[in-house]
Amino acid sequence: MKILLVSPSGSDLYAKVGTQLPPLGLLYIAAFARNGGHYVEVIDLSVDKNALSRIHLKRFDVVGISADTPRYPAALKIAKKVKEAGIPVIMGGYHVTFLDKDALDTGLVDYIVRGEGEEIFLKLINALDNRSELKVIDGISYLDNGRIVRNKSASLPDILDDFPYPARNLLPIEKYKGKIVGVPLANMITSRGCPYDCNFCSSTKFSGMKWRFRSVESIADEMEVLYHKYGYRAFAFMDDNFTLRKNRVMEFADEVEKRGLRNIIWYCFSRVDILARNEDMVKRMAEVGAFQIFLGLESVNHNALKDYGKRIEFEQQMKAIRLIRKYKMRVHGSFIIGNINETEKQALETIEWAKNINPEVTQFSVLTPYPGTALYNQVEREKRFLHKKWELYDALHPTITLDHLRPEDVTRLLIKAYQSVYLQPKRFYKKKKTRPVKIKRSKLFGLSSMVRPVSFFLTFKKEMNRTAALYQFNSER
Ligand code: B12
Repeated sequence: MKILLVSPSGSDLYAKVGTQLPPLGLLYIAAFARNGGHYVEVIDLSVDKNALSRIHLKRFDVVGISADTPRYPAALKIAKKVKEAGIPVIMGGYHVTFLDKDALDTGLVDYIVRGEGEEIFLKLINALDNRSELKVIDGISYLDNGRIVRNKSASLPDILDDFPYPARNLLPIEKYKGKIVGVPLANMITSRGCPYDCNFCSSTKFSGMKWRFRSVESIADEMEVLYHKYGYRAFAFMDDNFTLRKNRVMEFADEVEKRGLRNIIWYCFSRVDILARNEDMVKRMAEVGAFQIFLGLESVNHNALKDYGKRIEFEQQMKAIRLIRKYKMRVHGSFIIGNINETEKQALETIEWAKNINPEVTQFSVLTPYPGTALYNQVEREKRFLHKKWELYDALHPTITLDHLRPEDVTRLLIKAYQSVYLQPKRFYKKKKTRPVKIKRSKLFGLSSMVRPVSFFLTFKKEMNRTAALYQFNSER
Protein backbone atom coordinates (compact mmCIF):
# COMPACT_ATOMS: atom_id res chain seq x y z
CA MET A 1 0.00 0.00 0.00
CA LYS A 2 1.03 3.60 -0.52
CA ILE A 3 0.79 5.38 2.82
CA LEU A 4 1.10 9.02 3.74
CA LEU A 5 1.63 9.84 7.43
CA VAL A 6 0.96 13.38 8.61
CA SER A 7 1.97 15.16 11.81
CA PRO A 8 -0.21 18.28 12.23
CA SER A 9 1.39 21.55 13.15
CA GLY A 10 1.72 22.25 16.89
CA SER A 11 1.99 25.48 18.83
CA ASP A 12 4.81 27.71 17.56
CA LEU A 13 5.59 28.62 21.14
CA TYR A 14 7.18 25.24 21.81
CA ALA A 15 9.28 25.52 18.67
CA LYS A 16 10.43 28.94 19.88
CA VAL A 17 11.83 27.47 23.09
CA GLY A 18 13.89 24.94 21.19
CA THR A 19 11.64 21.90 21.38
CA GLN A 20 11.05 21.42 17.68
CA LEU A 21 11.79 17.72 17.28
CA PRO A 22 10.80 14.99 14.83
CA PRO A 23 7.55 13.13 15.71
CA LEU A 24 8.97 9.84 16.93
CA GLY A 25 5.63 8.04 17.24
CA LEU A 26 4.81 8.62 13.58
CA LEU A 27 8.33 7.62 12.56
CA TYR A 28 7.98 4.35 14.47
CA ILE A 29 4.70 3.70 12.65
CA ALA A 30 6.46 4.48 9.38
CA ALA A 31 9.34 2.09 10.15
CA PHE A 32 6.94 -0.74 10.92
CA ALA A 33 4.87 -0.16 7.80
CA ARG A 34 7.98 0.01 5.65
CA ASN A 35 9.33 -3.20 7.13
CA GLY A 36 5.96 -4.74 6.37
CA GLY A 37 6.56 -4.04 2.68
CA HIS A 38 4.55 -0.85 2.25
CA TYR A 39 5.58 2.42 0.63
CA VAL A 40 5.57 5.28 3.16
CA GLU A 41 5.98 9.05 3.03
CA VAL A 42 5.88 11.29 6.12
CA ILE A 43 5.19 15.01 6.39
CA ASP A 44 5.48 17.14 9.50
CA LEU A 45 3.50 20.35 9.15
CA SER A 46 5.37 21.95 12.09
CA VAL A 47 8.49 22.28 9.96
CA ASP A 48 6.97 22.29 6.50
CA LYS A 49 3.75 24.26 6.79
CA ASN A 50 2.75 23.99 3.10
CA ALA A 51 3.61 20.35 2.58
CA LEU A 52 -0.01 19.27 2.34
CA SER A 53 -0.91 21.67 -0.45
CA ARG A 54 2.11 20.51 -2.47
CA ILE A 55 1.35 16.84 -2.14
CA HIS A 56 -0.92 14.99 -4.57
CA LEU A 57 -3.12 13.09 -2.13
CA LYS A 58 -4.58 10.79 -4.78
CA ARG A 59 -1.17 9.10 -5.07
CA PHE A 60 -1.84 7.38 -1.74
CA ASP A 61 -4.09 4.49 -0.76
CA VAL A 62 -4.47 5.66 2.81
CA VAL A 63 -3.46 8.61 5.00
CA GLY A 64 -2.55 8.29 8.69
CA ILE A 65 -2.76 11.34 10.94
CA SER A 66 -1.50 11.92 14.51
CA ALA A 67 -3.78 13.57 17.02
CA ASP A 68 -2.86 14.61 20.51
CA THR A 69 -5.43 16.85 22.13
CA PRO A 70 -4.29 20.37 21.15
CA ARG A 71 -3.61 19.25 17.59
CA TYR A 72 -6.89 17.35 17.17
CA PRO A 73 -8.73 20.24 15.44
CA ALA A 74 -5.82 20.61 13.02
CA ALA A 75 -5.85 16.84 12.47
CA LEU A 76 -9.55 17.02 11.54
CA LYS A 77 -8.88 19.79 9.02
CA ILE A 78 -6.28 17.58 7.37
CA ALA A 79 -8.69 14.64 7.45
CA LYS A 80 -11.30 16.75 5.66
CA LYS A 81 -8.90 17.47 2.79
CA VAL A 82 -7.96 13.82 2.56
CA LYS A 83 -11.57 12.67 2.52
CA GLU A 84 -12.37 15.24 -0.18
CA ALA A 85 -9.71 13.53 -2.26
CA GLY A 86 -11.53 10.24 -1.66
CA ILE A 87 -8.76 8.64 0.40
CA PRO A 88 -9.43 6.71 3.64
CA VAL A 89 -8.20 8.28 6.88
CA ILE A 90 -6.64 6.48 9.85
CA MET A 91 -6.11 8.50 13.00
CA GLY A 92 -4.01 7.60 16.04
CA GLY A 93 -2.49 9.22 19.10
CA TYR A 94 -3.57 10.21 22.60
CA HIS A 95 -6.71 12.19 21.92
CA VAL A 96 -8.50 9.78 19.62
CA THR A 97 -7.46 6.76 21.67
CA PHE A 98 -9.77 8.00 24.41
CA LEU A 99 -12.36 9.82 22.29
CA ASP A 100 -12.60 7.49 19.32
CA LYS A 101 -16.37 7.86 18.90
CA ASP A 102 -16.21 11.66 18.66
CA ALA A 103 -13.65 11.39 15.88
CA LEU A 104 -15.57 8.74 13.94
CA ASP A 105 -18.81 10.70 14.32
CA THR A 106 -17.30 13.65 12.45
CA GLY A 107 -17.47 11.51 9.31
CA LEU A 108 -13.92 12.60 8.51
CA VAL A 109 -12.12 9.58 9.97
CA ASP A 110 -12.52 5.98 8.85
CA TYR A 111 -10.41 4.10 11.40
CA ILE A 112 -8.97 4.85 14.80
CA VAL A 113 -5.88 3.09 16.10
CA ARG A 114 -6.01 3.11 19.89
CA GLY A 115 -2.85 3.15 21.97
CA GLU A 116 0.71 2.40 20.84
CA GLY A 117 0.16 2.07 17.15
CA GLU A 118 3.05 0.28 15.47
CA GLU A 119 1.75 -3.29 15.36
CA ILE A 120 -1.93 -2.36 15.16
CA PHE A 121 -1.41 0.02 12.24
CA LEU A 122 0.51 -2.58 10.27
CA LYS A 123 -2.20 -5.18 10.84
CA LEU A 124 -4.87 -2.69 9.78
CA ILE A 125 -3.01 -1.73 6.62
CA ASN A 126 -2.48 -5.37 5.72
CA ALA A 127 -6.17 -6.08 6.29
CA LEU A 128 -7.20 -3.13 4.10
CA ASP A 129 -4.76 -4.28 1.46
CA ASN A 130 -6.10 -7.84 1.48
CA ARG A 131 -9.70 -6.80 2.12
CA SER A 132 -9.73 -9.16 5.09
CA GLU A 133 -11.72 -9.06 8.33
CA LEU A 134 -11.31 -6.00 10.55
CA LYS A 135 -13.06 -7.46 13.56
CA VAL A 136 -10.06 -9.63 14.40
CA ILE A 137 -7.71 -6.63 14.72
CA ASP A 138 -7.36 -5.64 18.37
CA GLY A 139 -6.96 -1.94 19.13
CA ILE A 140 -9.00 -0.39 16.32
CA SER A 141 -12.36 1.40 16.23
CA TYR A 142 -14.46 2.07 13.13
CA LEU A 143 -18.03 2.55 12.01
CA ASP A 144 -20.12 -0.25 10.63
CA ASN A 145 -23.42 0.96 9.17
CA GLY A 146 -23.20 4.04 11.33
CA ARG A 147 -22.56 2.10 14.54
CA ILE A 148 -19.24 2.24 16.29
CA VAL A 149 -17.28 -1.01 16.45
CA ARG A 150 -14.67 -0.86 19.17
CA ASN A 151 -12.51 -3.97 19.01
CA LYS A 152 -10.91 -5.06 22.25
CA SER A 153 -7.70 -3.28 23.24
CA ALA A 154 -4.46 -4.67 21.88
CA SER A 155 -1.86 -6.02 24.28
CA LEU A 156 1.08 -3.67 24.71
CA PRO A 157 4.33 -4.57 22.98
CA ASP A 158 6.73 -6.02 25.54
CA ILE A 159 9.99 -6.50 23.70
CA LEU A 160 10.97 -3.01 22.56
CA ASP A 161 14.46 -4.11 21.51
CA ASP A 162 12.96 -5.79 18.45
CA PHE A 163 11.48 -2.53 17.20
CA PRO A 164 13.14 -0.94 14.16
CA TYR A 165 14.50 2.56 14.80
CA PRO A 166 12.15 5.42 13.97
CA ALA A 167 12.37 6.09 10.22
CA ARG A 168 14.18 9.42 10.64
CA ASN A 169 15.36 9.37 7.04
CA LEU A 170 11.78 9.97 5.88
CA LEU A 171 11.94 13.53 7.23
CA PRO A 172 14.39 16.38 6.55
CA ILE A 173 16.06 15.92 9.95
CA GLU A 174 18.40 18.86 9.40
CA LYS A 175 15.42 21.24 9.40
CA TYR A 176 14.52 20.53 13.04
CA LYS A 177 15.65 23.31 15.33
CA GLY A 178 15.48 21.41 18.64
CA LYS A 179 18.56 22.33 20.64
CA ILE A 180 19.91 22.25 24.14
CA VAL A 181 22.31 25.07 25.06
CA GLY A 182 22.85 25.62 21.34
CA VAL A 183 23.64 21.98 20.52
CA PRO A 184 21.27 20.21 18.06
CA LEU A 185 19.29 17.56 19.83
CA ALA A 186 18.24 14.02 18.83
CA ASN A 187 15.16 12.66 20.58
CA MET A 188 14.81 9.00 21.53
CA ILE A 189 12.45 6.75 23.46
CA THR A 190 14.01 4.03 25.61
CA SER A 191 11.03 2.81 27.63
CA ARG A 192 7.26 2.97 27.74
CA GLY A 193 4.64 2.81 30.48
CA CYS A 194 4.51 4.37 33.92
CA PRO A 195 3.59 2.82 37.27
CA TYR A 196 2.79 6.16 38.96
CA ASP A 197 -0.51 7.11 37.32
CA CYS A 198 -0.67 10.80 38.31
CA ASN A 199 -4.22 12.04 37.95
CA PHE A 200 -3.52 14.71 35.30
CA CYS A 201 -1.24 12.58 33.13
CA SER A 202 -2.27 10.44 30.19
CA SER A 203 0.72 8.14 30.11
CA THR A 204 -0.39 5.34 32.39
CA LYS A 205 -3.82 5.07 30.84
CA PHE A 206 -2.25 5.06 27.40
CA SER A 207 0.83 2.91 27.92
CA GLY A 208 -0.03 0.93 31.04
CA MET A 209 1.33 0.61 34.58
CA LYS A 210 4.01 -1.79 33.51
CA TRP A 211 7.31 -0.18 32.68
CA ARG A 212 8.62 -1.79 29.49
CA PHE A 213 12.18 -0.92 28.67
CA ARG A 214 14.90 -1.33 26.07
CA SER A 215 18.23 -2.90 26.93
CA VAL A 216 21.18 -0.58 27.34
CA GLU A 217 22.81 -2.20 24.30
CA SER A 218 19.80 -1.33 22.16
CA ILE A 219 19.84 2.28 23.42
CA ALA A 220 23.55 2.66 22.78
CA ASP A 221 23.20 1.12 19.31
CA GLU A 222 20.68 3.81 18.34
CA MET A 223 22.82 6.52 19.93
CA GLU A 224 25.80 5.35 17.88
CA VAL A 225 23.81 5.74 14.67
CA LEU A 226 22.73 9.23 15.71
CA TYR A 227 26.27 10.10 16.82
CA HIS A 228 28.23 8.76 13.86
CA LYS A 229 25.79 8.92 10.95
CA TYR A 230 23.89 12.09 11.81
CA GLY A 231 26.57 13.79 13.91
CA TYR A 232 24.43 14.42 17.01
CA ARG A 233 26.17 15.19 20.28
CA ALA A 234 23.07 15.93 22.34
CA PHE A 235 20.32 13.45 23.13
CA ALA A 236 16.90 13.80 24.73
CA PHE A 237 15.41 10.67 26.25
CA MET A 238 11.73 11.48 26.09
CA ASP A 239 10.43 8.50 28.07
CA ASP A 240 8.31 9.35 31.09
CA ASN A 241 10.71 7.50 33.36
CA PHE A 242 14.24 7.19 32.03
CA THR A 243 15.57 6.67 35.56
CA LEU A 244 12.89 4.35 36.90
CA ARG A 245 15.32 1.51 37.51
CA LYS A 246 18.68 2.48 38.98
CA ASN A 247 20.47 -0.62 37.66
CA ARG A 248 19.55 0.20 34.11
CA VAL A 249 20.89 3.75 34.47
CA MET A 250 24.16 2.43 35.92
CA GLU A 251 24.50 -0.12 33.12
CA PHE A 252 23.63 2.55 30.59
CA ALA A 253 26.45 4.74 31.93
CA ASP A 254 28.93 1.86 31.56
CA GLU A 255 27.70 1.21 28.04
CA VAL A 256 28.09 4.85 27.00
CA GLU A 257 31.70 4.75 28.20
CA LYS A 258 32.37 1.37 26.63
CA ARG A 259 31.13 2.62 23.25
CA GLY A 260 33.30 5.71 23.47
CA LEU A 261 30.37 8.11 23.15
CA ARG A 262 32.46 11.00 24.39
CA ASN A 263 31.65 14.68 24.63
CA ILE A 264 27.94 14.19 24.62
CA ILE A 265 25.25 15.86 26.66
CA TRP A 266 21.86 14.42 27.39
CA TYR A 267 18.53 15.22 28.88
CA CYS A 268 15.92 12.99 30.46
CA PHE A 269 12.74 12.95 32.52
CA SER A 270 12.97 11.79 36.11
CA ARG A 271 11.20 11.90 39.46
CA VAL A 272 12.37 13.65 42.60
CA ASP A 273 11.87 10.61 44.85
CA ILE A 274 14.08 8.40 42.69
CA LEU A 275 16.87 10.97 42.44
CA ALA A 276 16.66 11.86 46.14
CA ARG A 277 17.34 8.31 47.24
CA ASN A 278 20.05 7.52 44.68
CA GLU A 279 22.86 10.05 44.86
CA ASP A 280 25.31 7.54 43.38
CA MET A 281 23.07 7.30 40.32
CA VAL A 282 22.85 11.08 39.95
CA LYS A 283 26.64 11.33 40.14
CA ARG A 284 27.11 8.59 37.57
CA MET A 285 24.60 10.19 35.21
CA ALA A 286 26.58 13.43 35.29
CA GLU A 287 29.84 11.55 34.63
CA VAL A 288 28.51 10.26 31.31
CA GLY A 289 27.03 13.48 30.04
CA ALA A 290 23.68 14.03 31.72
CA PHE A 291 23.17 17.75 31.42
CA GLN A 292 19.61 18.65 32.18
CA ILE A 293 16.95 16.75 34.07
CA PHE A 294 13.22 17.30 33.84
CA LEU A 295 11.42 17.18 37.19
CA GLY A 296 7.68 17.38 37.67
CA LEU A 297 7.92 19.60 40.76
CA GLU A 298 4.31 20.70 40.27
CA SER A 299 3.58 22.57 43.51
CA VAL A 300 4.95 23.57 46.88
CA ASN A 301 1.57 22.81 48.38
CA HIS A 302 1.29 19.41 50.01
CA ASN A 303 -2.44 19.06 49.38
CA ALA A 304 -2.06 19.90 45.71
CA LEU A 305 0.61 17.22 45.35
CA LYS A 306 -1.77 14.80 46.97
CA ASP A 307 -4.62 15.82 44.66
CA TYR A 308 -2.33 15.28 41.66
CA GLY A 309 -1.49 11.80 42.96
CA LYS A 310 2.23 12.59 42.67
CA ARG A 311 3.37 10.61 45.70
CA ILE A 312 6.29 13.00 46.40
CA GLU A 313 7.30 15.16 49.37
CA PHE A 314 8.82 18.60 49.76
CA GLU A 315 12.08 17.17 51.18
CA GLN A 316 12.47 14.96 48.10
CA GLN A 317 11.83 17.89 45.78
CA MET A 318 14.53 19.97 47.48
CA LYS A 319 17.01 17.12 47.73
CA ALA A 320 16.66 16.16 44.08
CA ILE A 321 17.30 19.76 43.04
CA ARG A 322 20.34 19.97 45.35
CA LEU A 323 21.81 16.77 43.93
CA ILE A 324 21.32 17.81 40.32
CA ARG A 325 23.12 21.05 41.05
CA LYS A 326 25.80 19.40 43.16
CA TYR A 327 26.84 17.47 40.08
CA LYS A 328 26.66 20.61 37.97
CA MET A 329 23.63 19.70 35.91
CA ARG A 330 20.64 21.86 35.05
CA VAL A 331 17.13 21.53 36.36
CA HIS A 332 14.14 21.67 34.03
CA GLY A 333 11.41 22.32 36.58
CA SER A 334 7.77 21.95 35.69
CA PHE A 335 5.05 23.54 37.84
CA ILE A 336 1.26 23.48 37.75
CA ILE A 337 -1.04 26.44 38.27
CA GLY A 338 -4.77 26.05 38.86
CA ASN A 339 -5.47 23.04 41.03
CA ILE A 340 -9.23 22.76 41.40
CA ASN A 341 -9.32 24.14 44.95
CA GLU A 342 -6.20 26.34 44.68
CA THR A 343 -6.39 29.82 46.15
CA GLU A 344 -4.53 32.83 44.79
CA LYS A 345 -2.28 32.71 47.85
CA GLN A 346 -1.33 29.08 47.21
CA ALA A 347 -0.63 29.72 43.52
CA LEU A 348 1.58 32.67 44.48
CA GLU A 349 3.47 30.47 46.94
CA THR A 350 4.31 28.02 44.18
CA ILE A 351 5.37 30.88 41.90
CA GLU A 352 7.59 32.31 44.64
CA TRP A 353 9.08 28.88 45.29
CA ALA A 354 9.82 28.44 41.57
CA LYS A 355 11.44 31.86 41.52
CA ASN A 356 13.68 30.92 44.46
CA ILE A 357 14.69 27.56 43.02
CA ASN A 358 15.10 29.30 39.68
CA PRO A 359 15.39 26.18 37.51
CA GLU A 360 17.49 26.82 34.43
CA VAL A 361 14.43 25.87 32.39
CA THR A 362 11.17 26.66 34.10
CA GLN A 363 7.83 25.59 32.76
CA PHE A 364 4.42 26.49 34.14
CA SER A 365 1.35 24.61 32.99
CA VAL A 366 -2.27 25.28 33.65
CA LEU A 367 -3.89 22.15 35.07
CA THR A 368 -5.64 20.67 32.03
CA PRO A 369 -7.95 17.66 31.87
CA TYR A 370 -6.69 15.43 29.07
CA PRO A 371 -9.09 12.72 27.88
CA GLY A 372 -8.52 9.38 29.55
CA THR A 373 -7.15 10.83 32.79
CA ALA A 374 -8.71 10.68 36.26
CA LEU A 375 -8.78 14.47 36.20
CA TYR A 376 -10.83 14.46 32.98
CA ASN A 377 -13.37 12.12 34.54
CA GLN A 378 -13.59 14.28 37.66
CA VAL A 379 -14.10 17.44 35.61
CA GLU A 380 -16.78 15.69 33.58
CA ARG A 381 -18.49 14.40 36.75
CA GLU A 382 -18.40 17.80 38.44
CA LYS A 383 -19.40 19.65 35.23
CA ARG A 384 -16.36 21.89 35.35
CA PHE A 385 -15.60 22.17 31.63
CA LEU A 386 -15.42 25.78 30.51
CA HIS A 387 -15.19 24.71 26.89
CA LYS A 388 -13.91 21.91 24.72
CA LYS A 389 -11.99 24.04 22.27
CA TRP A 390 -9.31 21.38 22.04
CA GLU A 391 -6.75 23.66 20.39
CA LEU A 392 -6.66 25.54 23.70
CA TYR A 393 -5.80 22.37 25.62
CA ASP A 394 -2.11 23.23 25.39
CA ALA A 395 -1.64 23.66 29.15
CA LEU A 396 -1.36 27.42 28.66
CA HIS A 397 -5.07 28.19 28.70
CA PRO A 398 -7.79 27.75 31.34
CA THR A 399 -10.22 25.01 30.43
CA ILE A 400 -12.05 24.30 33.68
CA THR A 401 -13.98 26.03 36.42
CA LEU A 402 -12.04 26.24 39.68
CA ASP A 403 -13.35 26.76 43.19
CA HIS A 404 -11.54 30.03 43.92
CA LEU A 405 -9.84 31.28 40.75
CA ARG A 406 -11.58 32.64 37.68
CA PRO A 407 -10.15 31.80 34.23
CA GLU A 408 -8.80 35.34 33.92
CA ASP A 409 -7.06 34.93 37.29
CA VAL A 410 -5.36 31.78 36.05
CA THR A 411 -4.12 33.55 32.91
CA ARG A 412 -2.89 36.49 34.99
CA LEU A 413 -1.09 34.13 37.38
CA LEU A 414 0.50 32.25 34.50
CA ILE A 415 1.87 35.46 33.00
CA LYS A 416 3.07 36.53 36.42
CA ALA A 417 4.74 33.16 36.95
CA TYR A 418 6.78 33.35 33.74
CA GLN A 419 7.56 36.99 34.36
CA SER A 420 8.71 36.34 37.94
CA VAL A 421 11.12 33.62 36.93
CA TYR A 422 12.39 34.65 33.51
CA LEU A 423 12.64 38.38 33.94
CA GLN A 424 14.40 38.40 37.30
CA PRO A 425 17.72 40.24 36.97
CA LYS A 426 19.84 37.40 38.38
CA ARG A 427 19.03 35.30 35.33
CA PHE A 428 20.94 37.76 33.19
CA TYR A 429 24.05 38.46 35.25
CA LYS A 430 24.57 35.48 37.55
CA LYS A 431 27.31 33.14 36.39
CA LYS A 432 26.06 29.64 35.62
CA LYS A 433 27.43 26.83 37.74
CA THR A 434 26.66 24.16 35.16
CA ARG A 435 29.66 22.24 33.91
CA PRO A 436 31.11 23.63 30.70
CA VAL A 437 29.98 22.21 27.38
CA LYS A 438 32.88 21.23 25.17
CA ILE A 439 30.81 20.73 22.07
CA LYS A 440 30.65 22.95 19.02
CA ARG A 441 27.48 25.00 19.19
CA SER A 442 25.80 27.63 17.14
CA LYS A 443 27.85 30.85 17.04
CA LEU A 444 24.98 32.95 18.23
CA PHE A 445 24.31 30.80 21.27
CA GLY A 446 25.65 33.30 23.83
CA LEU A 447 23.47 36.05 22.45
CA SER A 448 20.44 33.85 21.90
CA SER A 449 20.52 32.55 25.48
CA MET A 450 20.13 36.15 26.63
CA VAL A 451 17.49 37.07 24.11
CA ARG A 452 15.48 33.84 24.20
CA PRO A 453 13.78 34.25 27.61
CA VAL A 454 12.66 37.76 26.74
CA SER A 455 11.52 36.76 23.27
CA PHE A 456 9.74 33.72 24.72
CA PHE A 457 7.99 35.86 27.28
CA LEU A 458 6.86 38.45 24.74
CA THR A 459 5.54 35.78 22.35
CA PHE A 460 3.86 33.99 25.21
CA LYS A 461 2.16 37.17 26.39
CA LYS A 462 0.99 38.00 22.88
CA GLU A 463 -0.40 34.47 22.57
CA MET A 464 -2.22 34.86 25.87
CA ASN A 465 -3.81 38.12 24.76
CA ARG A 466 -4.73 36.71 21.38
CA THR A 467 -6.40 33.64 22.75
CA ALA A 468 -8.13 35.31 25.69
CA ALA A 469 -10.60 36.63 23.13
CA LEU A 470 -11.27 33.11 21.87
CA TYR A 471 -13.28 31.93 24.79
CA GLN A 472 -16.44 33.13 26.29
CA PHE A 473 -16.00 32.47 29.96
CA ASN A 474 -19.39 30.93 30.43
CA SER A 475 -18.86 29.90 34.04
CA GLU A 476 -22.05 27.96 34.46
CA ARG A 477 -21.40 27.24 38.11
C1 B12 B 1 8.26 14.83 23.55
C2 B12 B 1 6.92 15.35 23.98
C3 B12 B 1 6.57 16.64 23.62
C4 B12 B 1 7.43 17.50 22.72
C5 B12 B 1 7.02 17.18 21.25
C6 B12 B 1 8.19 17.19 20.31
C7 B12 B 1 8.30 15.89 19.58
N1 B12 B 1 8.06 15.94 18.32
O1 B12 B 1 8.59 14.86 20.16
C8 B12 B 1 7.03 18.93 23.15
C9 B12 B 1 7.94 19.42 24.23
C10 B12 B 1 6.98 19.96 22.03
C11 B12 B 1 5.65 18.65 23.73
C12 B12 B 1 4.73 19.63 23.95
C13 B12 B 1 3.49 19.40 24.52
N2 B12 B 1 3.04 18.25 25.01
CO1 B12 B 1 4.02 16.58 24.92
N3 B12 B 1 4.90 14.97 25.16
C14 B12 B 1 6.04 14.55 24.75
C15 B12 B 1 6.30 13.15 25.32
C16 B12 B 1 7.12 13.31 26.58
C17 B12 B 1 6.96 12.13 24.41
C18 B12 B 1 6.37 12.01 23.01
C19 B12 B 1 6.95 10.82 22.34
O2 B12 B 1 7.92 10.92 21.61
N4 B12 B 1 6.38 9.62 22.59
C20 B12 B 1 6.86 8.36 22.09
C21 B12 B 1 6.11 7.92 20.86
C22 B12 B 1 6.62 6.55 20.45
O3 B12 B 1 4.75 7.84 21.20
P1 B12 B 1 3.61 8.77 20.54
O4 B12 B 1 4.17 10.00 20.00
O5 B12 B 1 2.51 8.87 21.50
O6 B12 B 1 3.12 7.87 19.32
C23 B12 B 1 2.50 6.60 19.49
C24 B12 B 1 0.98 6.67 19.66
O7 B12 B 1 0.50 7.89 20.13
C25 B12 B 1 0.41 6.29 18.34
N5 B12 B 1 0.28 7.31 17.31
C26 B12 B 1 0.68 8.58 17.30
N6 B12 B 1 0.41 9.15 16.13
C27 B12 B 1 -0.18 8.23 15.36
C28 B12 B 1 -0.68 8.30 14.06
C29 B12 B 1 -1.26 7.17 13.51
C30 B12 B 1 -1.77 7.22 12.10
C31 B12 B 1 -1.34 5.99 14.26
C32 B12 B 1 -1.96 4.79 13.67
C33 B12 B 1 -0.85 5.91 15.56
C34 B12 B 1 -0.28 7.04 16.10
O8 B12 B 1 1.38 5.34 17.90
C35 B12 B 1 2.68 5.86 18.21
C36 B12 B 1 3.66 4.75 18.31
O9 B12 B 1 3.38 3.89 19.38
C37 B12 B 1 4.83 12.70 25.63
C38 B12 B 1 4.69 11.65 26.73
C39 B12 B 1 4.77 10.26 26.17
N7 B12 B 1 5.12 9.32 27.00
O10 B12 B 1 4.53 9.98 25.00
C40 B12 B 1 4.15 14.03 25.96
C41 B12 B 1 2.69 14.20 25.61
C42 B12 B 1 2.45 13.66 24.23
N8 B12 B 1 2.55 15.64 25.59
C43 B12 B 1 1.46 16.06 26.08
C44 B12 B 1 1.10 17.41 26.21
C45 B12 B 1 -0.16 17.67 27.01
C46 B12 B 1 1.86 18.42 25.64
C47 B12 B 1 1.49 19.89 25.63
C48 B12 B 1 0.07 20.11 25.15
C49 B12 B 1 1.57 20.53 27.00
C50 B12 B 1 2.90 20.47 27.65
N9 B12 B 1 3.24 21.56 28.22
O11 B12 B 1 3.59 19.48 27.71
C51 B12 B 1 2.54 20.53 24.69
C52 B12 B 1 1.97 21.05 23.37
C53 B12 B 1 2.04 20.03 22.25
C54 B12 B 1 1.51 20.48 20.92
N10 B12 B 1 1.08 19.51 20.18
O12 B12 B 1 1.47 21.61 20.54
C55 B12 B 1 0.55 14.91 26.53
C56 B12 B 1 -0.54 14.66 25.49
C57 B12 B 1 -1.88 14.35 26.08
C58 B12 B 1 -2.94 14.55 25.08
N11 B12 B 1 -4.08 14.00 25.34
O13 B12 B 1 -2.81 15.22 24.09
C59 B12 B 1 1.62 13.77 26.68
C60 B12 B 1 1.09 12.37 26.44
C61 B12 B 1 2.17 13.92 28.12
C62 B12 B 1 1.28 13.27 29.16
N12 B12 B 1 1.77 12.24 29.78
O14 B12 B 1 0.18 13.69 29.43
N13 B12 B 1 5.50 17.34 24.06
